[in-house]
Amino acid sequence: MSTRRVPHGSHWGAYEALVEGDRVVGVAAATTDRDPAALLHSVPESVHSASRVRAPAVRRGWLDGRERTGAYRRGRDGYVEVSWPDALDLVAGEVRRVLDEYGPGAVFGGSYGWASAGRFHHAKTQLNRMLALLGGYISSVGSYSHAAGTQILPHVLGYDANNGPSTAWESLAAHTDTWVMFGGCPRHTMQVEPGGTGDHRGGPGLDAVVAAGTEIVVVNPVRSDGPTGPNCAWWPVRPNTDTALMLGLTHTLVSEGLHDTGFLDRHTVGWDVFCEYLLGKHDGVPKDAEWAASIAELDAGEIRALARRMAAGRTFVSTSWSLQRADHGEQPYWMTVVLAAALGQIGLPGGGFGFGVGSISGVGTPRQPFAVPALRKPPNPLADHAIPVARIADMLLAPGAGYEFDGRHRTYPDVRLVYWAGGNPFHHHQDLGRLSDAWQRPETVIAHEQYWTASARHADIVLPATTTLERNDIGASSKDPFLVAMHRAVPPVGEARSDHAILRDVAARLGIEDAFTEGRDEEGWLRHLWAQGVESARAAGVELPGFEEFWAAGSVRLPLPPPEIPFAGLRHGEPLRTPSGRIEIFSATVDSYGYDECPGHPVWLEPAEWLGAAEPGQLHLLSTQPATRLHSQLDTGPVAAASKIHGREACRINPHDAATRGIVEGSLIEIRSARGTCLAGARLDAGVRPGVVVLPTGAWYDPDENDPTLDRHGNPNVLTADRGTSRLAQGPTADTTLVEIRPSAAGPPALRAHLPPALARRAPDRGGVTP
Ligand SMILES: Nc1nc2c(c(=O)[nH]1)N[C@H]1C(S)=C(S)[C@@H](COP(=O)(O)OP(=O)(O)OC[C@H]3O[C@@H](n4cnc5c(=O)[nH]c(N)nc54)[C@H](O)[C@@H]3O)O[C@H]1N2
Ligand SMILES: Nc1nc2c(c(=O)[nH]1)N[C@H]1C(S)=C(S)[C@@H](COP(=O)(O)OP(=O)(O)OC[C@H]3O[C@@H](n4cnc5c(=O)[nH]c(N)nc54)[C@H](O)[C@@H]3O)O[C@H]1N2
Ligand SMILES: [Mo]
Repeated sequence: MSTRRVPHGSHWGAYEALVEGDRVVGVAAATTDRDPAALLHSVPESVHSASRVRAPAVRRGWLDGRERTGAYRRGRDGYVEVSWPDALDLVAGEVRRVLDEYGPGAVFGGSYGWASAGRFHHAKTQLNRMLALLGGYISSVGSYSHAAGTQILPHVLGYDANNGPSTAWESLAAHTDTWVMFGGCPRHTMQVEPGGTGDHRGGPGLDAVVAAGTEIVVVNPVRSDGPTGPNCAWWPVRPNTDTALMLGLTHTLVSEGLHDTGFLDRHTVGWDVFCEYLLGKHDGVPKDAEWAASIAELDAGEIRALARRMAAGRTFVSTSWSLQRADHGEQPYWMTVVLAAALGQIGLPGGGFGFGVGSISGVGTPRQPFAVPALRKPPNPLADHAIPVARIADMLLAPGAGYEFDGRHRTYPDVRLVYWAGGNPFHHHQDLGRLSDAWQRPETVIAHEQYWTASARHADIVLPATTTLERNDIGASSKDPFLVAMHRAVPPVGEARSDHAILRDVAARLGIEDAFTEGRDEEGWLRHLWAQGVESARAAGVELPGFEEFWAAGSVRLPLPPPEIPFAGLRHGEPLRTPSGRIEIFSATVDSYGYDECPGHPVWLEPAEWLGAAEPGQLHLLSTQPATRLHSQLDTGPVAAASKIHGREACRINPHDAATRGIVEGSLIEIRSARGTCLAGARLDAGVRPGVVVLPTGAWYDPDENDPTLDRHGNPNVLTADRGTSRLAQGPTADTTLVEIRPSAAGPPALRAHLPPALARRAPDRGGVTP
């Protein structure tokens, strides 16, 4: 059989799908990609996986009078396959009923998640679009990636510097003498970019910085997540204590007169107030190197020496997104800015600070000066009612309850219908046992999914969605020089339909089809979005080819804009969009909120759980991003499978901690926290700091039938706490988790995470099922 090569793209990079007949049999990385992602090898399995949802399915208890107790509990129940017309009638009927009875404020359409790379068939955007046209929906603000950063940085810098100009790899290689990486710079996290990439620039960019001889300090409890080499040092910091370390470094600068008073005077406010805290004027505790060393368990002499070195040359301070995914996550972010301000190099090439360098592919690449082609959504009339993204279980458990968010008092809406497309809350949320309880509350849960994920298995109506290889789309990221023509490679698997096609048919039943489609089909939309991109590019002086030429070529390479130097304008007198126009080391606004856990300037606060206050035997769990997947995506594939132990996610543990627990390489282990328990396999690693264990996210939640707090597969989110960073940001705090570990007494129990649930054969077409 002849093999076709079909140009395509994904969050983990552009590639050609190798297709024989109706099957994807292989992949070839884009020839433009200097550092292709290993994840590509899981693509063929992902299309034809036994875990695909093949037909619309309705939860049995929902059909039997909307039962959700006992065997009918969401997450435990079986499903009945139904015809598309019946499924669509049920969905449209529920949406209409809830809108009529309770209004749009009872519909949760936040639908957080990464979905897939194409810019037209973006599931969440498609869903939000339809719900906005119906009068609105409850959405969410912020991200699991950097919610705390997104909320604190506008107070400090006037905008969310997680997204915006970033210091280019080239600047770092050319100018930076010392780079202190809080959270390291993992190569595998740079394999991913929302919308994809035609050339992974992070790995080669980092190599060039190391080769240039930059002195690098990797501050990370984990050795492997930063570069190695003669000019690279590893500082195995205690988790969640980086703020104390940054304070200690700043204290040395001040006590030795190495801070840049000129920069602080001209470009910041509040340094004096902060200094009173730093020097211990009121609490009698100077935040000096010894103090920092005792909290972070590092060496005070080395802290002082590093501070001197940082002041002696061009220094870049990077802080990964992970640092703020922790209790009081606002503080390490704010303190990063203060440390860099004290050094006075903000706005100079290769100096200052950066967030998320290494967290994702695009940081370090200059942004395109135009809006890349992408489906936009109409404004949501209920935007003001959005919840902080990680407060979803609180919202479902306590409708009407009050809460604080960034200085405002708010009330949780009374949600009756949850509609999700393109995300996996039973992957991404913390304390899944609690989420499972919260998920029993709404009257109806609708999900579009490609696979029988845990979230699909907790829905009442599950509609099978196509993967990108079953539809045409445009792949694009504003931080990438490529636009990718994602050609359809194979026909839909089973009865899957695109999210757009599903929602078009729901919209038709609700009388808004024309508003939803604007009279366009898939090809019409792609041409329309491309034309918008051409226009936007032209206005910025960039010439894009016509759609036909783009589509036939498979991708377009654009010139990269010149490297960005964040905050260069500040040095030239351009004010920031903060109340003072300057960097706010003290924020009167934040101070006015009166939050002890997020006061008016950065402070060290003990996290709710950390090694400094652990019981004997407790370990600090870091649930990092998986090298073998994108979150829960591709978990069924061969790359993830090869890294597992007894089919369980591998948990990295220091050999000393393993030995004292009777654990050897490959042991099946039980990890327990105050929230729940999961099984995992042990992988011994001397590059993990003693007292710390690493269990990446994304092994599909596989709960015990009778206990949702017990997972058999190695999903860290049964262990993590569902606690906001502070009242300011309410961000997720997955990396603040203490656990206990022991060898598992029993043999490995059967796994059913990747198996479809009990599925009854299709019910006869009832021409409009009434449950
Ligand atoms: N403990 C812990 N938890 C974490 C994190 C952590 O560090 N520690 N990290 C957090 C972070 S940063 C993030 S961003 C989240 C990620 O959380 P999510 O974005 O929810 O994770 P994904 O696995 O990418 O989920 C996407 C889902 O969409 C489905 N999907 C893909 N394409 C389509 C499509 O076209 N249509 C439809 N209908 N469905 C589609 C996939 O099958 C998958 O189930 O996780 C968070 N959770
Ligand atoms: N392959 C792959 N890449 C991905 C993703 C994926 O799922 N798979 N997800 C993408 C997404 S959505 C996001 S948001 C980004 C997230 O990017 P990050 O948040 O940067 O990724 P993490 O793996 O959570 O953590 C990065 C590093 O921080 C360290 N760390 C954790 N806690 C602490 C601490 O308290 N102090 C210090 N100093 N270090 C600490 C960890 O050991 C780890 O090495 O990754 C993206 N990239
Ligand atoms: Mo993320």
